[in-house]
Amino acid sequence: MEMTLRWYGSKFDTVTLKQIRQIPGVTGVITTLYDTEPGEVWSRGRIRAMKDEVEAAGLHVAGIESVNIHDAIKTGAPEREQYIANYIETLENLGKEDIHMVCYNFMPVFDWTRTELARVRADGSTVLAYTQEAVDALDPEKMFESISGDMNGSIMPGWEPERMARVKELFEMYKDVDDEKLFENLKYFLEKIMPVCDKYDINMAIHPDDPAWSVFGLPRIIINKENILRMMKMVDNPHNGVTFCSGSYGTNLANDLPDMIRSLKGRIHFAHVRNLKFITPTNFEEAAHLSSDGTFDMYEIMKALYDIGFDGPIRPDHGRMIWDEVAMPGYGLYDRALGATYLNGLWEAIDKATKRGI
Ligand code: DNO
Repeated sequence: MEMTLRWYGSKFDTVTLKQIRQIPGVTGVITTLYDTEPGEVWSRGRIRAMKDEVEAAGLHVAGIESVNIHDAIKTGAPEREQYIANYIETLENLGKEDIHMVCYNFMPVFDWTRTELARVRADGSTVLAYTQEAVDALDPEKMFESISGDMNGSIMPGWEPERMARVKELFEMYKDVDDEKLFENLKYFLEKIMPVCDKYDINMAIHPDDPAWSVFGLPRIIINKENILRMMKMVDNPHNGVTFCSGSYGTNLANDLPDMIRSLKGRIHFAHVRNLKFITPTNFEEAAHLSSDGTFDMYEIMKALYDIGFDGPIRPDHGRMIWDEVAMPGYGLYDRALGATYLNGLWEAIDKATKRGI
């Protein structure tokens, strides 16, 4: 595996490449072209410029998170043909620039959903949190307003104000799309893009839906072992793979994370590893990465990744806001750096124990 950190580009991120370079063991960043709209073609020139900037800081671009999918593709609207053609062109340009991992999601309307961006924990740190009760009490069109006050002036991916202003229209687009239709549209998209992925050896890594169940009555399909294996089989090509995000699949306590990882051998192209602390099954907060601070056994998660021979990029995910840092919720420097170091420590211990036959 390669330890990486997500970086939001010099225009948006409070964290610098120099800081990332100083986290021991972090050699790559996961980034994207932040000022593009879903559906736009990414030119080789712009991809090159992004790579140059990262490489000048002594790091490399280990993958893209995300090349977002236009809603016409997710809903199966007639304009999808054009948007799929554009997506293929973007993949081709990424491949020519030697980028081989692309994370994306197939979530309708909202990307990941949290109901609090700054819940205060006993130690005074603040974390992202979710309660189903809060979602149930909320008008989806007001979702953005309810959390935007805690964004620290940042624009969080999936929560762009332009997009949130169109929520009503987006709901309308998805009104005839159920789980089966969404699966069908995903299959259609994947079948069209697999040839370019084969040609340039690009690993597509679908991000799970977060939380891993339907919110606001919208269909959500990338939620559990059964569905993800269905997706792997429906387009049975190793380039059709997943982002294993422990914090997203882990929202549903019925998901056995190490078992899911083991069932996806050869198909996990990217890993987001973080911990959650459950207060009740539908009320959770994003804990420190350390096992004892949350609900998951992080050793077992890393061990499962190790055992299946995972060799893609991995990153710590949503960190707590600590040490008075002011940053995009979940994406400050300090707690993610602690997370990277902890995950590296687990990996080293697992590697050495395995090699010594312990
Ligand atoms: C949240 C992220 C997601 C993820 C996208 C992938 O912090 O994990 O926004 O990047 O769903 O397309």
